[in-house]
Amino acid sequence: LLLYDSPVSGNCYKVRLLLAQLGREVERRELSVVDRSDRMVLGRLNPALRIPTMVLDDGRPLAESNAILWYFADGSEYVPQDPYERAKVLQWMFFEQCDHEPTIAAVRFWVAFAATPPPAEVIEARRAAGYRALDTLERGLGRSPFLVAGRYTIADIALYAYTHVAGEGGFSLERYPAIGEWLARVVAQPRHIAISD
Ligand SMILES: N[C@@H](CCC(=O)N[C@@H](CS)C(=O)NCC(=O)O)C(=O)O
Repeated sequence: LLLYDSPVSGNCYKVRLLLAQLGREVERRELSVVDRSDRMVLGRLNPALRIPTMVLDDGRPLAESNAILWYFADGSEYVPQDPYERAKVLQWMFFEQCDHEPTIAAVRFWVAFAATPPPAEVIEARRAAGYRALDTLERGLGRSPFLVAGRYTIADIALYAYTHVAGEGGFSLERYPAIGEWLARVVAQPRHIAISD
């Protein structure tokens, strides 16, 4: 397996975390998230020219972090068998891509990495939307230990990736007790790795 990767990207981290938990080895090839001049290396692999992009052992490419999670996790303990629970996993993964990643990851990128971030009012508006996504996550966790079926799935991996580094974008998680406890439960899972590993 070959992963076009970045050590700071939460989307890439999702893939590395799952593969570590599945005990799968992966070769990592690092691309910059700031300087896009090396992106054409992805030309025939991912039409979006984005990372993560995975090349399977038979040479077929696969992109979109959550599609990669599904591909590797389906059939494992990290994706339920029950049709309703499988759809609930997808519910949270679509929420992650529509509401959570475009706000929390974008603000973190602008604050911590971007060479030319947008004006402060643009960042603040996006941060407000990020807090609405965190409100949703807090309500969704409620009293259950994990997002779906009471156990750790790729829905938790998808949402954990940018939630646990939200502070780098200036988000405070203090008023989210359920999220705080859930983050600790995710870290306690077997074979967990950090984004910096
Ligand atoms: N929806 C995609 C988003 C991928 C994405 O935004 N990747 C970023 C790094 S986290 C990237 O490649 N940014 C540079 C660019 O868009 O050129 C996924 O989940 O994989």
